[in-house]
Amino acid sequence: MNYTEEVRELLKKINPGEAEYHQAAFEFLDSIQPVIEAHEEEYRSVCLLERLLEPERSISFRVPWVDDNGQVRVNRGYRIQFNSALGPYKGGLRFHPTVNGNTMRFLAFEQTFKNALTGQAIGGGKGGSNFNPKGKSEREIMAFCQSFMTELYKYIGPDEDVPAGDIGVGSREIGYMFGQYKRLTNQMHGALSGKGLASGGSLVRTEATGYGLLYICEEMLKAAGKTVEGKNVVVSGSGNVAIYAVEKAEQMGAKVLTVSDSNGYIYDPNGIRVDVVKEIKEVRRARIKEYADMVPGSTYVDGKKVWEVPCDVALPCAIQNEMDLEDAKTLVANGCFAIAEGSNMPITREATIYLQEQGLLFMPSKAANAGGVAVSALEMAQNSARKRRSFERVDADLHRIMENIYAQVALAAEKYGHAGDFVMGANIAGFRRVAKAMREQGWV
Ligand code: NDP
Ligand code: 2IT
Repeated sequence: MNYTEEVRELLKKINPGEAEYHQAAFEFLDSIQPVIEAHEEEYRSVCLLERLLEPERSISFRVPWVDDNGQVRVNRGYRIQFNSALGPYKGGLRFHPTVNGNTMRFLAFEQTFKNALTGQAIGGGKGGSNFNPKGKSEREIMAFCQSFMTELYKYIGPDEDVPAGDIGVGSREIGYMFGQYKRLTNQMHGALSGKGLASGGSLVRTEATGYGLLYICEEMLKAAGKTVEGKNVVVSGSGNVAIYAVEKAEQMGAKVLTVSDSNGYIYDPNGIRVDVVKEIKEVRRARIKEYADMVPGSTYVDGKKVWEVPCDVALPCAIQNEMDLEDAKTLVANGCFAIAEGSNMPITREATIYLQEQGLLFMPSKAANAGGVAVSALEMAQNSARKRRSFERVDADLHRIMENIYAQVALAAEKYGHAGDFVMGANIAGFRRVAKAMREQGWV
């Protein structure tokens, strides 16, 4: 058995049944095989991969809170501090009923290499809870966030671990958690990112993931002699990432045909009206089907996924494994030629392989959605320096970071003889940066 095969067997043994973590880790191990081959004995002798695949620390805790009926409820909270070779742990918090140790580990693992690709001094982490924010009152959300932070605050700080948002956690939840953090620690510093502007947040953080996705998508298309302008684009989801992906795609001259939520999707042949989506999701926190009542000519399709709508470019922006092989075949049959992943690991492994074999331009999530965490790191820097940067300046930095990520990913793929394979390029480029720091820091 070669070294990556040995490590794969070990991972299955010590993390049994963790399908998503296996999916993320096995793709990574497949991708970095050429680098490992060149250094096999050296890496094996210091257990580099075994250390890389074992989180530095996994915290799980009880989150008790009281609902509006006076009933005590209990959820489980998590923070996985995966790797601090490059800087303080950094990554979002997800509040969603599907959250468990396996999803947290896969997300924290992916985050480690994504953060490395940004070129900033941030390690990888992720956290969250199986709490379901849907249908909860404002008071219940605040009560939950305060209880969650009452335990989490012991493990975070601006030089230690800096959480941010993810599914079910936006600036409202970050605000409540930040308020409780300050109350418990008496510290007003950047222990969380994605804060509101009045609380020390950064301009462009709200837009960053979606805008960054389009900046790197444009780079990928440009290298193939194409542009986003004039293309038909299909977007899934209607949350933070999806909304600002739609906004930037339209600013770039594309037509976005869809948005969705977990109930169904909207098809708008005239182009999605992002102001209407913002009103439904950011202001009223309602379901996406209401769009069809508000915008003449659009239709709501219940219980289906957006991938059945013919398009040139597909941007998954909802959740992991939201596209399977059948969906991928439909997309290709309908003429789609490019995909950039806004959500983390949105496409199953077999569908990813199929799409790459079909020759699609394919930018994986750890490169494509790194704009959010990149601007989080800019927020950390602004907080430390007690400075604020203008929208234009942060947006220009984001643009430059995404161009750099594209260049690194394309170069790494080419260097190892797989030009155009951005999955391999992203894994190799991220791995090399983390591995270098880990080797410098000894057997820790
Ligand atoms: P939000 O909570 O703002 O939005 C999530 C969206 O996805 C909602 O519209 C939700 O609909 C939809 N969704 C969830 N599950 C499904 C499903 N099974 N099928 C269809 N739609 C679904 O989260 P974000 O926009 O912040 O995050 C989206 C993705 O992007 C996640 O994978 C996240 O990890 C990733 N990401 C986020 C970053 C950020 O800065 N926020 C940065 C990088 C990546 P519903 O309301 O029905 O649940
Ligand atoms: O998946 C992600 O990169 C995020 N949810 C953003 C993390 C962050 O720290 O801004």
